[in-house]
Amino acid sequence: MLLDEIKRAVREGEEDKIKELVEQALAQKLQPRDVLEQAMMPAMQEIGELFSRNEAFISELLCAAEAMNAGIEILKPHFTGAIRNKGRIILGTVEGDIHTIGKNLVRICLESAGYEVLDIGENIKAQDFVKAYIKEKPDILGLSALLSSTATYMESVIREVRAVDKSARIIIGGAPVTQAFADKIGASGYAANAFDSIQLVNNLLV
Ligand code: B12
Repeated sequence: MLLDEIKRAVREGEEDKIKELVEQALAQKLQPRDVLEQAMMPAMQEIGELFSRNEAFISELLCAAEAMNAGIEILKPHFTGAIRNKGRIILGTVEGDIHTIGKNLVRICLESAGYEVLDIGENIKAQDFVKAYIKEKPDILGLSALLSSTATYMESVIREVRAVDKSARIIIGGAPVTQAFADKIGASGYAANAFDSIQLVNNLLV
C-alpha cells in the first residue's frame, strides 16, 4: 500500500522516491495529514528506535531527515492557509539542539491555522530568545527540544524570558517533553504534536 511505501522510503532515506510517492498520494486524494501521521512520522520513530539499538548509523538518521523534509516540502502547500493575523508566534529549537523537523511542522500547522510564525531557527541560546521576544513582541513563544539534555534547558529560557515579561506565554514540545514536565518548569502549555499545537495556541489566545 502507498502509505507503507512512503514509510519505507522515508526510513531508507530515499529522497527522490519520496517526492514521487507523496505526489502520488496527493493525486490519489489521500489526506496530507494522514500521509504525515500514518507514514512519515512513524518512519522517523522507527529509524530513531533502530538508532537507539545501534542498528542504524547517524548518517542514516540524516538521510531519513532529508527524505522527510523533501516530503514535507511537497505537502506544505496543502497545509498553508492565508495568514489571518490571529496572532504572532516565535518558534525556535533550544541551545545545543539541531533537530528541526518537528518545529517546522508546528510552524506549518500554525500558519495553516492563520497565525503569523517567525521561525528563529535551531540551537538558539536563551539570550537570543529574549532578544527576539523583546524585538518582535509575540503573543506566544514556542520552544522545541528533541534531546533529554536540551529539554532541561527550556527552564532557563522560560526564566529569562519571564524576567523581561512575567506574563509571557511560552509553549513547549518535542519528543522528550511531557505535560508533567511542562507543568514542572512553568510552561504555559504543551502539545504532543503539531496538529494539537493549533488547539493549544487557540486556547491560550482566547
Ligand atoms: C532525525 C533525527 C536526527 C537528525 C535531525 C535532522 C533535523 N534536521 O532535524 C540528526 C541526524 C541531525 C540527529 C542528530 C542527533 N540525534 Co537525533 N533523532 C532524529 C529522529 C530519528 C527523528 C526526529 C524527528 O524529526 N521526528 C519527527 C518529528 C515530526 O517529530 P518531533 O520532532 O517529535 O516533533 C513533533 C512533536 O514532538 C511536536 N513538537 C516538536 N517541537 C515542538 C515545539 C512546540 C512548541 C510544540 C507545541 C510541539 C512540538 O510536534 C512535532 C510534530 O508533530 C529522533 C527519533 C525520535 N523518535 O524522535 C532522533 C533522536 C531525537 N535523536 C537522538 C540523538 C541521541 C541524537 C544525537 C545526540 C546523535 C549523536 N550521537 O550525534 C544528535 C544530536 C544533535 C543535536 N545536537 O541536536 C535521540 C535523543 C535521545 C534523548 N532522549 O535524548 C533520539 C530520540 C533517537 C534515539 N531513539 O536515540 N537526529
